[in-house]
Amino acid sequence: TFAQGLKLVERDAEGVDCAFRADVLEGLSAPQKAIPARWFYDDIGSELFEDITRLPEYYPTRAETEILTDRAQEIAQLIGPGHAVVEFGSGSSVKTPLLLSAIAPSAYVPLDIAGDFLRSSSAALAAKFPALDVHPVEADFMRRVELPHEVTGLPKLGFFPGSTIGNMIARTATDLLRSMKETLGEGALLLIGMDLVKDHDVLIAAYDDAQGVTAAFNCNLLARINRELDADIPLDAFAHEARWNDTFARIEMHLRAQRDVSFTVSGKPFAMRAGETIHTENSHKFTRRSGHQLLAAGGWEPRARWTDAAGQFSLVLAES
Ligand code: AVJ
Repeated sequence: TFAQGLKLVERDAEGVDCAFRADVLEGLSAPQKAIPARWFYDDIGSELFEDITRLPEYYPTRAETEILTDRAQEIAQLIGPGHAVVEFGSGSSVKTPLLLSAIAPSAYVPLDIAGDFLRSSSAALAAKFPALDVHPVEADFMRRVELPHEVTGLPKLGFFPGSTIGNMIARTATDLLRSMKETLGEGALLLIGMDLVKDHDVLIAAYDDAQGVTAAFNCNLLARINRELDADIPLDAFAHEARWNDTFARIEMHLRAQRDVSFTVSGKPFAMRAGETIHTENSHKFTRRSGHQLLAAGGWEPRARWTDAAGQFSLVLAES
């Protein structure tokens, strides 16, 4: 069965997402301009990300899919049947069915801020699993979310694949892990993907692919600002950049101004010098130890950990 779902995203009279505008105006006013990576995912950005997951250079999706395929039995045995699976961000079209077929859950609750994408992918999933109760919730999962009353009595399994946790600095990641614990309740399980530190050239290539799909994904953020926030940013003045930050063990994506440029966003003027960047994403990479430390800081105790055969990616099962 498929419920139309709940909508918990705040918009003003013109339908503009208030939080988006606030983040953009604040981010562009800082000395190092920066916009949170979560705003990549409008409908176009979500589609571009799906394209990224199929790129030869982008190993994380294939590696995590390999783990879910090869270790399905083991994972299912540790988790058990009958859970409400709560997925934080519902973009993944391949991994979710793998998990759902492996563990025989009672309900599936995908949470996402991209509403149309959420509803279409949820409907497709409900068609594939006719016995499953699917309850999509349009919400910002960075905050505690009230789950649909239909899943109240069920044991909860949080599913957070893709190493999206790596998008956050430690402080924010810890906050998220704690609010996940609140959303899911005491005794819940969490199955979370964490990408691993590896050769820097492999990492850079994964975020600066030969076909330029990641560049298009990065630049779509500026196009989205133009579309939704009454802005006139000249897209041709910016170039995609991916770099490794060794201090924080993370890939950073930036948009670098190729010349002096000025523009307005929602009536506010901004100017950038040639060479100045807008920092658009962090993608932290973990070791076994740093991953476990982060989970522990967020109130989750690691119970099991799997990697793909090449040791590129990890999947961790933790308990609250
Ligand atoms: C969805 C956050 C896991 O960091 O690898 C892919 C997003 N950005 N290519 C990542 C992304 C550029 C992705 N996550």
